Amino acid sequence: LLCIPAAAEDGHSLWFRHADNAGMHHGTYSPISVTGAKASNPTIAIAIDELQRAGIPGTTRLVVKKDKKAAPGSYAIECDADGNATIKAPDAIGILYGAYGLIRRHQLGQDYRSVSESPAYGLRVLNHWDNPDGTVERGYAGQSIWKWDELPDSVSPIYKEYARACASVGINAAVLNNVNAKPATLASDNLVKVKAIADELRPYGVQVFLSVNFASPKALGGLPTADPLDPAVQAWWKNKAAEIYRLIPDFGGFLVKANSEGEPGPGDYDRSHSQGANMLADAIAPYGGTIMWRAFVYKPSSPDRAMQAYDEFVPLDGEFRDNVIIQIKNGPVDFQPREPFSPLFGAMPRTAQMIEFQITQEYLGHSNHLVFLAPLFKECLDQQTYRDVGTVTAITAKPRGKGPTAIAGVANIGDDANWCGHDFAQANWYAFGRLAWDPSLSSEQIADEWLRLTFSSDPAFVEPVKQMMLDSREACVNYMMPLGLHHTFAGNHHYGPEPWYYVPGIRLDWTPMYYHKADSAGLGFDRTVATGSGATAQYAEPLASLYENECPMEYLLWFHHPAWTDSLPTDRTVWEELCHRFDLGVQQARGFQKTWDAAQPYVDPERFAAVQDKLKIQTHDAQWWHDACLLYFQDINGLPFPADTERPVYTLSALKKVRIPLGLYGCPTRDMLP
Ligand code: GCW
Repeated sequence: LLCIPAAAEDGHSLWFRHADNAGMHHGTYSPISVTGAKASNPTIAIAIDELQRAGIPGTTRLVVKKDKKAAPGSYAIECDADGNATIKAPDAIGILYGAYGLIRRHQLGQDYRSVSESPAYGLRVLNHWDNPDGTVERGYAGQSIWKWDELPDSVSPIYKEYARACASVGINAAVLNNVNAKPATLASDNLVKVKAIADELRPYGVQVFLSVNFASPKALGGLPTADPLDPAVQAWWKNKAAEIYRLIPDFGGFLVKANSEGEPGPGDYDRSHSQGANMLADAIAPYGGTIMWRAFVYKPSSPDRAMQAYDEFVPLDGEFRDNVIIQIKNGPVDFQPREPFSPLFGAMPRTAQMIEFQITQEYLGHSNHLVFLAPLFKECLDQQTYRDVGTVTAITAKPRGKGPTAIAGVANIGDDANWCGHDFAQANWYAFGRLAWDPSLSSEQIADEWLRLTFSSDPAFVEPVKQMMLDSREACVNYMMPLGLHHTFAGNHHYGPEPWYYVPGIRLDWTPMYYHKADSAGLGFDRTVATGSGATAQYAEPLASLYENECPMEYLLWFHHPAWTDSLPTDRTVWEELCHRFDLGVQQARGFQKTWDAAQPYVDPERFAAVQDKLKIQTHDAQWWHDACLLYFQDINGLPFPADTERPVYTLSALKKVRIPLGLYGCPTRDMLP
């Protein structure tokens, strides 16, 4: 008799759906022995519980053996002739990762008789953009999971569930609050709350970090200045660090957004990023803390926003302390559906660098669109920079000085029952963790694992749905911003298309025209050395020449301003290719609806309907993007639609009237859409 849970499938059980139910069929738990650690060690105890719940057959041995050469968290699994497994690790967290690794392989029917794993990055970090009032900046899955009002007296069970999900994919650090950080983050009464969360996450090996406001000594501490060279400011940070580490001895450190989008920073006192970062680094160095200092900087006056991080940070190479890592967004602008990689990667060989990905879909249809992000992450990680040690992964995973290596993703998690707003958005949390552990995994393998753990292993389900996931990022690029177009979004919420968006007095680099530069002659941002901003020269050869002269089509309008009638390698003109790709994107979205409908027999009714509803919105939005962009550009170039282009169903004037009010939690309400 099968024991099927009666509860509705709200998606809350993530990729544990089958593992959590497996053990209960057995009635008795298989024996587990522990050597080299106490079975009561909180982390070991979780490993034992997980293995038993998942119904791992036979006797399992857990062996902790200190090994200075092994990376923290690494593990090995071996089996005897009867299939009894031994998990060996240098530390308790390695045992827990080994347990999750064993359970995953067991669930997937994979061989685990000889496994050895070690994480590529030391810190595998989620950045939460969660605010003290419970909202989440660019969060589309409800309110924050951190319940600041209730803490520290009441500790939500969600913290442990969250930590478990993170640990199961190897994520070992969380920055709890928004990079647009309030000074009150560091107030004593708040730190007690942070400690309560840290205590919940610790057994799962998840270290807590905070985003800090650079002006805190002034705004919170009452000092007249936050100048990093001022001794009183330095003393303030040292005391603050001491206070934090008394409460949280394994506190990770600070993430800092400085002199960016109005946030304070060392530049306010004519000090450099390195002077600011080093001052904080010195305050937390005695405790082993790390400063993650963001390179996301750009000034409204610059003719090319894409060049500024490079220009500002490269001259500072070699000036940063060992415990500072420069955190760089994957692309040079801002988490667009497709950007070339940031030229900063590898351009500071004497400085530790880390990648910041966005898991939350600020520019990819929020939690309404199914967009599997592993291909986007891989595109950046695998990119050959022709600098330093080569690929973006190699550069960021290489230890520099005594500090750790790291990788970060902006979380897509909220207090919605299904965590991420869209059932398939869970796959992006999963994919980030898996790639942070092992960047050599393929998108296909990750999609395959996730689908089978989360839904069903039936190949009739897995194969077509996996293909849908693998196609989804390119489909989104096609219906939103093909050929290297970028930032044609509506202002503020960045949800729908508004290539015409402009309000008098606004910063030009916050308007789409700044990026697409459409005029009667052509389209795109000329970033060539020959006639444009010169951004191509920020890349090493042969990329600089490639982007300058024979630019791949996916980056064409990122680096060039071709004429509408120029012909492309596809034998279409720029205008025809644009029409073709927008069309293709709409067709792909429609195709996803059919693929999902065919998957109905394999999916529970609740999650089937939820995803079906979202796919309908996605197709609708794809049409909206198609019509808005093509009609707007046609208005500028006066060219007819190619014969085979699907005709718009909306009018430009109607689309220009669309106003999406920001809904609760920053997710647009849909009543105003055409
Ligand atoms: O992408 C932009 C977002 C802001 C964000 C900023 C950043 C946290 O629109 O919401 O602020 O980037 O990364 O700092």
